[in-house]
Amino acid sequence: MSNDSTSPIMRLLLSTQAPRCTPGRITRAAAPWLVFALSVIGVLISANPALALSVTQPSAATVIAAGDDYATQVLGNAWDMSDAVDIDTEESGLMSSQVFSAGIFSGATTGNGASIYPLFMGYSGSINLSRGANFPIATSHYRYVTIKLRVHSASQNVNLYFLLEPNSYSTGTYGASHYFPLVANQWTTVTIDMINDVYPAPTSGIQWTDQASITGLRIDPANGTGVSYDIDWIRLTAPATTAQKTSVQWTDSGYTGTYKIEALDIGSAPVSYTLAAAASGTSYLADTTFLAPGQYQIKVTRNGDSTTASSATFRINNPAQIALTSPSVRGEQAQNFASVVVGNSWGPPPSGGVFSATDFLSIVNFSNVSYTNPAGTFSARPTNNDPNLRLNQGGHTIDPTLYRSLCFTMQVSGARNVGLGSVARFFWSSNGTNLTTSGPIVLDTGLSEYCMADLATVQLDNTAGGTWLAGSKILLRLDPHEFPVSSACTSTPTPASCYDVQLNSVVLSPFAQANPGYTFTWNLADADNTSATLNLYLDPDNTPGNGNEIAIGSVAANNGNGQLVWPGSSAIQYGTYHVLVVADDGVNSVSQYAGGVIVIGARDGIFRNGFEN
Ligand SMILES: [Ca+2]
Ligand SMILES: [Ca+2]
Ligand SMILES: [Ca+2]
Ligand SMILES: [Ca+2]
Repeated sequence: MSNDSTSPIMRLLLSTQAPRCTPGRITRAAAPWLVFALSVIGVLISANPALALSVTQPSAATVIAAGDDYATQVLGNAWDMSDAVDIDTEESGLMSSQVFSAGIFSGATTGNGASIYPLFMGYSGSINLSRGANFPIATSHYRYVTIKLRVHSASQNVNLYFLLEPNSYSTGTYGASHYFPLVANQWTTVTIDMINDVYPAPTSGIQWTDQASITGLRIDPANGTGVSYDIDWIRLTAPATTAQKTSVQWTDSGYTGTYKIEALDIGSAPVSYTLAAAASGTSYLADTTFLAPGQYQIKVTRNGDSTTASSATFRINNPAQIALTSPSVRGEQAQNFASVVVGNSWGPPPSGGVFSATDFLSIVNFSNVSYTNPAGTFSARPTNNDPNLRLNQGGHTIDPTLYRSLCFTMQVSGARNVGLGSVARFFWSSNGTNLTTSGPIVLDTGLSEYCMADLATVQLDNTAGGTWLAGSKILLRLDPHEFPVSSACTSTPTPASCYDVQLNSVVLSPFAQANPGYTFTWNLADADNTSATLNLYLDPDNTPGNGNEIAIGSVAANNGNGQLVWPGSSAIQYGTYHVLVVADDGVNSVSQYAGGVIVIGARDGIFRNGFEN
């Protein structure tokens, strides 16, 4: 098409880039003369424009840092649909056939308005253990929701909602995005800008940055009924800095128009993502931060004549996924009240005990009590809507300043119904007469563990028996649920129709303590690196990087479970700290806090630095 392609410069480029075009069976030793021969052939057939366009960057050696993604960085678990926690399926609306398989979440709509929650905001008026409540999204930082999905019906759209808090539907404190059209049976990657792609009022009661943080994110993957769909991943990313962008470079000749730049996801669900519709010149600084980690190529296409070329396959890095397992939301379970003070744990963990009749001071409004169904658990059938269990404290009172973290593992049979009775509560008393009532704890389906990191801060529905820290507790009671006895249970009693209860354990524990040392434990997972550098810090607050973190250790850790045996340090002021771990795989850095705090020094805080000796 042009004489330019026969210029000396172009011949040089062709000769230096020819290896990318050579078939794989050509050996390295044979390559030099073949490269030369191919370059000559390239010159001879220069009328073919396809040989003139070549993408030189990214190269096969390129590893691009993943963009700053909320789920990766804040939740510590990317919405890659590789684990069940990625979608809170129990909260989905009008949805059937929900399943996670091989990194894909699938479902089918059963009505218009069918929805899923990557981040659920919890229930109004409850002790809110939802991830949304625990990990609110900072709206000034995160902005773009990108979804890779496929629907199996024609004429569908995807849209999303963001919610300020649990009662946002009734108070109108939510926002709605525009609808994005989908093509049937094709993977598509849709990016929704939470600032520019959200409806104004009155459709949206709030805009994205009206509130400092939001706690719910809902996606409606299709708007028809009976539509099946698949989701590969969801991301919520911050705007890219210049340094976070990816340099795309190509060579061309005989063409002066613009180019389309695409990222080709070449994994098991291939799809292209447009990075630029009309780039000019021979380079472009592309924003790949929207894209999930994995294998990609960059495709460059002349808008003028559709000539196209693709880069070598390169990688967007998988950031490390790090979770501290000690300390944790559970507190120091090895030191739990029942085991240490009563001498008889309330259920199996962590000391190998079992539930038996001696673990309860009273069992009220239950029939069919058993400790063998399965063995070592408490199981029973409620006889009204107020079944309750008073734990046997062995005549001892509970020191509430020491015992702060409470977990229980329980299952209620039958269909979950939050409005009708799928809530548990705790009661306590300092005098044995007046009871304090906790807020409701919303129950999940199946055997689940529920943990409150600090009883001193949980929501209470009344405080007649005192707040947690107000005096020793002579009574602790668990009410497993509040379902009334159904007519089905009366006529045809089954575990499901009668909402039978199975309780595996109740564990009341102190905070973790370093006196003077502590063994920190974690689980590390990185899909494309075998190890990462971990730095551990004590932090008086839970804001990473604000300058008050105290470094206590740095280790090279392999994937899997690991630990740091910390001897303690006399330089650290006694007190209660959050524990921060920063995992760096050499490309991305991820910061995560432990789910529970650690006490440094004596728990009573009597001995302060400078006074203890
Ligand atoms: Ca995940
Ligand atoms: Ca996936
Ligand atoms: Ca990695
Ligand atoms: Ca801090």
